[in-house]
Amino acid sequence: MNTRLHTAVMAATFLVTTAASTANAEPAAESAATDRQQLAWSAVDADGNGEATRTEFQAAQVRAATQRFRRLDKDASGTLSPAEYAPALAEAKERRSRLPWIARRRMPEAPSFETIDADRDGGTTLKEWLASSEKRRAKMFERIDDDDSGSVSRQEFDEWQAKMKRFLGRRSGQ
Ligand SMILES: [Ca+2]
Ligand SMILES: [Ca+2]
Ligand SMILES: [Ca+2]
Repeated sequence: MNTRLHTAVMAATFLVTTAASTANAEPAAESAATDRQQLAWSAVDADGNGEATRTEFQAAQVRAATQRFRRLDKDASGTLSPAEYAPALAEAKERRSRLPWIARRRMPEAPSFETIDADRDGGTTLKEWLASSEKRRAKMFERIDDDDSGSVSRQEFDEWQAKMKRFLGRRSGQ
């Protein structure tokens, strides 16, 4: 992929992620994406050996996605209803519309409730939630693992974060 577009896509993900942590953001107003959480290095390198393996990285992503599911599940029923998902979806659309165009055109739309509720029974279980974002999680790891070694070094992680911040500092259209 073209490096600039590649960066744009990752920046879009990062923006949605970091926007969620602003002071005024309600938990339900975070990205509708199931796993676009900002990951701290301490979370991804769980054993603290200086490298985040694919297993460690994806475990951290799954933990983050699970936490997000629990926050959205307001009535703690174990499933998300369309109403529980709706505010998150609306917010994700709004955030996407504010991205620089180059990021926006490469960023997939937030998935509809019907897409995530794979068996179409009207409730999204945690299993459906995690399954719907599995490919995105894998893709994210592959992008951060710049040298394709199968694990992410602290340097790769920091460079990726710095790249996102640089990209987001630019104005749309420049
Ligand atoms: Ca490790
Ligand atoms: Ca619920
Ligand atoms: Ca379902």
